[in-house]
Amino acid sequence: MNNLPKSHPRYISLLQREKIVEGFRKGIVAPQGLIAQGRGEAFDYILGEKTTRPAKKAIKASACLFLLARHPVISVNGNAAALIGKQIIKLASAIGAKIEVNLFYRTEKRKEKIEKFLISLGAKKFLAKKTPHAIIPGLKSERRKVSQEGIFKADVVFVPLEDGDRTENLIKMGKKVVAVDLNPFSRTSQKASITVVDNVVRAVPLLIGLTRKIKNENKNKLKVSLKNYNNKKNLKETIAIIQKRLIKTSLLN
Ligand code: PTJ
Repeated sequence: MNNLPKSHPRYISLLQREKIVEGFRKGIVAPQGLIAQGRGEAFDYILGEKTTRPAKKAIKASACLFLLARHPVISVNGNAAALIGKQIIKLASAIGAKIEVNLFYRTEKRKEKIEKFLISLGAKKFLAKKTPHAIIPGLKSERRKVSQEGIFKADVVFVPLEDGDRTENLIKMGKKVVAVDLNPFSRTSQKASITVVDNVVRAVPLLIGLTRKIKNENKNKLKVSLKNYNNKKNLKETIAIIQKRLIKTSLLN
């Protein structure tokens, strides 16, 4: 949509929709990714399309965890590449992470397209090398195929926006998982070590900014911040915000 007026009250949301549609046309986003976007939009609407206080707390804890990690890896799917391709590279640079394309609706062709797209944005030196496949134990979906030197070896995995079949298995492998998911009820949200309930287009730039800001802080200080963070409590706070907003809005009528 070339003539998207900036004054449109839903401009930012419509812009994201256009990025997903464009990604679909380029063969980066799976058809099912269009549905995922709609689901995200619905939750974002309920949350007021703002980064909530609990989301900010989760972003701070994530920044600490990434800076303490030895082998952080950012897992990228079609939607994440289309929405925040450039930011993923900036984040990889800020935290010294590898980037690995990992798809639920996996085809080699789409995986290659996403990698080429990320390289065109400058990702080359961060992309996980094409090492032999390792398998995430217990996982049946195509997401089980990961790079030996990437997700398999990672101590912290970042999953911006995905379906819920993998987080639990990564945790069982002893890894920490940071998820960004607008749906606080999803399996990913419930199982992740840190859940940022926010739109990836808002959360990831905030995460990059904060990581750069605290990068040189004392490691013990980062550990203390991380220890004080409670994901279950934070999710409950988010759900309470949703409840409040729904009650307030229904009272208007
Ligand atoms: O590219 P692939 O093959 O790996 O497939 C990617 C999708 C997203 C299609 C796949 O992982 C999938 O089907 O995911 P789901 O089950 O639709 O879950 C996606 C989750 O992300 C849902 O909980 C949505 O609410 C949430 N979501 C969607 N858009 C955003 C989002 N969360 C944060 N920011 C968004 N922009």
